[in-house]
Amino acid sequence: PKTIYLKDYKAPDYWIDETQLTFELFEDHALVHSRLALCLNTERHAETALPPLVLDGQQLELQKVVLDEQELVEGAYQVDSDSLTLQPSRAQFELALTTRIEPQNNTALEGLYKSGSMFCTQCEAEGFRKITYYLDRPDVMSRFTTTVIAERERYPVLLSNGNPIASGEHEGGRHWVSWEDPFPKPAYLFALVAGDLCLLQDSFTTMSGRTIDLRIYVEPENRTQCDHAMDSLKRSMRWDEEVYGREYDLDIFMIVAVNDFNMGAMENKGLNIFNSSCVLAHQDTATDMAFQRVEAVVAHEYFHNWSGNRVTCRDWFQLSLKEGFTVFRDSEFSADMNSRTVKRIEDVTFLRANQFAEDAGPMAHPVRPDSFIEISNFYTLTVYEKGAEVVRMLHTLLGEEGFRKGTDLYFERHDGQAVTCDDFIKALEDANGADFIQFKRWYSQAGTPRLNVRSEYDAASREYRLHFSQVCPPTPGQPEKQPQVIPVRMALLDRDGNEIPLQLEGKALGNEAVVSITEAEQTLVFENVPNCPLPSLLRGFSAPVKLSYPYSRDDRVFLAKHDPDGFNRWEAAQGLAVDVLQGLVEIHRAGRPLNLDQRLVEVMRSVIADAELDAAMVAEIIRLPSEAYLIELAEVADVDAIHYTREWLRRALAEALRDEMSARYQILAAAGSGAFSAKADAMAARSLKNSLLSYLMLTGEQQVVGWCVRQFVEATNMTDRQAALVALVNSPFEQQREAALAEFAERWAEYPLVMDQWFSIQAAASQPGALDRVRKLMEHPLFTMRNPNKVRALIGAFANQNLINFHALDGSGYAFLADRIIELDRSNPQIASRLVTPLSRWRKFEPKRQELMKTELARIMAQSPLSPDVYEVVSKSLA
Ligand code: B3K
Ligand code: ZN
Repeated sequence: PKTIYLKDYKAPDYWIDETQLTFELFEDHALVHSRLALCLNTERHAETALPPLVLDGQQLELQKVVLDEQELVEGAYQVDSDSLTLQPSRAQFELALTTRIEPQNNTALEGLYKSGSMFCTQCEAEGFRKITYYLDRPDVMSRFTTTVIAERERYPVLLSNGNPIASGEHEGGRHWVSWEDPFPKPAYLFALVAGDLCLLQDSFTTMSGRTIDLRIYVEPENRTQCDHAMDSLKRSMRWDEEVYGREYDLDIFMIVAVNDFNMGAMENKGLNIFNSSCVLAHQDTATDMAFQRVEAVVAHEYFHNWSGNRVTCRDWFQLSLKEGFTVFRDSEFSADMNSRTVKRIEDVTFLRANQFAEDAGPMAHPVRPDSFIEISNFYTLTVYEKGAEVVRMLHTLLGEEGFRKGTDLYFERHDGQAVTCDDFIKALEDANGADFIQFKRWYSQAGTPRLNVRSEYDAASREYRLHFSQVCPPTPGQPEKQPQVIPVRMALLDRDGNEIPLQLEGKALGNEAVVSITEAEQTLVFENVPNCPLPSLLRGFSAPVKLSYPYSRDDRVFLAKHDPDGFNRWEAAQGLAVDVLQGLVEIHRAGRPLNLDQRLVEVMRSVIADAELDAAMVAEIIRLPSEAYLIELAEVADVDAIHYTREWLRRALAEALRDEMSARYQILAAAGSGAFSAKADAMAARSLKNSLLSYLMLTGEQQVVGWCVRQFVEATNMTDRQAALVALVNSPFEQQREAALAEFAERWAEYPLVMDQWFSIQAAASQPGALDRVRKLMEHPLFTMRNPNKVRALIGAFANQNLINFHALDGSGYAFLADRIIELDRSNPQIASRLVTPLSRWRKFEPKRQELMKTELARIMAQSPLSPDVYEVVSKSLA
């Protein structure tokens, strides 16, 4: 497989102005007829020296080539496994092609494929080349007209991008519909759907008064689970108008839910295709978490209409241009719809446990990568989540208004273009007279910077100094790093927890300020500070760095109680828990008995008793840092010690706070037994109640088991039912556990998404013997390796969430995962490649586990054939 470099980017030799497609869909194949109006890129070539036209294409059977109405004979063009090459004789010409493909046998779920009985597409990043020969690159933007022809009976609904313009009947029970998309777009945004679908319809009036027809298409049994997605869509449309001034542009906006989908959803112009897990939500079948995910993904894909579609990427190295920006947009939307602080806590928790690990591993890459073998491998936490943090920092530095001026200019200047991350930065700079030259290192340097801070107080001069130093560890291909711009939102607190007005080098900054750290070493001198303060640093996680300041446990307790900033109160409590756990791991490793730090108990006690505090915040504060995060923080992670001490601490906290926890649980359980509500406060109450239940179950008291079983049986919604099931499955009460699992499976057998939860809860349960259970579940009639959601639910949950069993010292977890990767690579390389991640992190563990993991990586590497997807991740992991 060959490596592609950003530095080799060249504009295309030809453009495609018009693309007319006709699809004839049959039960064992499809015919794709395309008619392309091409013209020379005169900025690159003179009309007197026409270069050959090289179209991308894979796994296609080419049936016909017609150049300017002349059919070409074999020999007049060349075909190999990746391309079709021919020599044009004019600068402007028309090319008509017919290809034959077999969507029914497309198990990679890229290009045109079948999900159940329906046809659908997934073209990003390079899937269109599996449909027909084309210039399959995002800087080639074309106007598409698409006609779909299929049997009416099986496929009454025929969809593509844009607006429907004509339809009709053919002989033999076939019918056709034509769609026209007036906006030029790259091929990766093309979509087609054909199926027997039912429709939820609504409308939206835009800010300029246009009425948009909104449609959600699902399989008939899911018709009642679309209201939340529709509501989220309308709120997204309004939000994008209000916050970014962006109005929707077509007359119709469609969402289609499909069961077999490699990722969450896809922003195809006017025809978003979704994994059904990101559309369907009803309280009987979906948890609150699922509701929030649907809201976020619907918003994300909708927002792409501007950040991605109207303004798209010049090449795939620029992926974060649309993804980082759009993730930032959807997270701000969710923050506005729900609790801002809680949303930030969730995002930061996710980033630190997962993206930081990526940044520290063999696949570490910059937000704008310099090279790749397979672009599908670069839809990463770095490009998405870290990319969003980079945009968030720009927002922090420019402020709300300045940022909006910048995005206005960006959309205006680049509407209809395929551009780069530099173009985005340039628009923000130009609109604000700002200079982001140094800031751009966030796009080119990989790795998570460490920001170390020390302080010094001089009572005589009333000066308080903060010494900052930053260093970014080496990553593959980048041994040395330059200092980056690190915006630090901060305040100084006095002994009562009040903010001290900040005076920095003679300037009054107010009670809270954003200071930019730009040097490797930098000192800030605050003046007129009456007493030695406690700093509240990096509020709201204003930069994606690893901050370290020598807080004592008492300092953290103080901040957890008194910091006026909600995020940093949580951060202080979390920091305390991390410190306690790291201490316990050391004690455990030394073979000494564990002891409970009462300060942590007190922090938790005070929030559990605090009826004023948002219940969702309480739930976040009492949640201990995850095993994954503790592994990430460790130099060499001792999985057994981390698992053992974390479980020990959970139980010790449950015992110490038994009375407070059960009192609050009972109040919440009683209050929540009425009618279901999906409002934020009701969700928050459920979240806290269920987190308390999971603690209380650790006391092993019969009474609590009774509560848990009752909650499982009487729950009025899936959130409560599932939480009770999780608690039972992770408990030693075998009889109740097995009864609940059996009852659940029987009741929800017809609901694939609910059964995904059932698989995943069992795969993640940490008792011994988990791997055997997973193996047995693979035999379950509802399990299939062909459905990505099922693979994620069972195999993914085992490898990513059941760390103690996955890392079993006999290597059985590693061998099992490697077998699944090898098996999946034959049918779906993208999904196979994703599963390599846990093995790629071998450097984190002690020598014995390292050896076992490397052995499995080597075994995968020795397979032939191996997809470029898996090859890239495995070879880089072993390098
Ligand atoms: N843009 C798609 C991701 C496509 C992944 C292709 N392997 C979803 C999204 O980010 O909105
Ligand atoms: Zn996206």
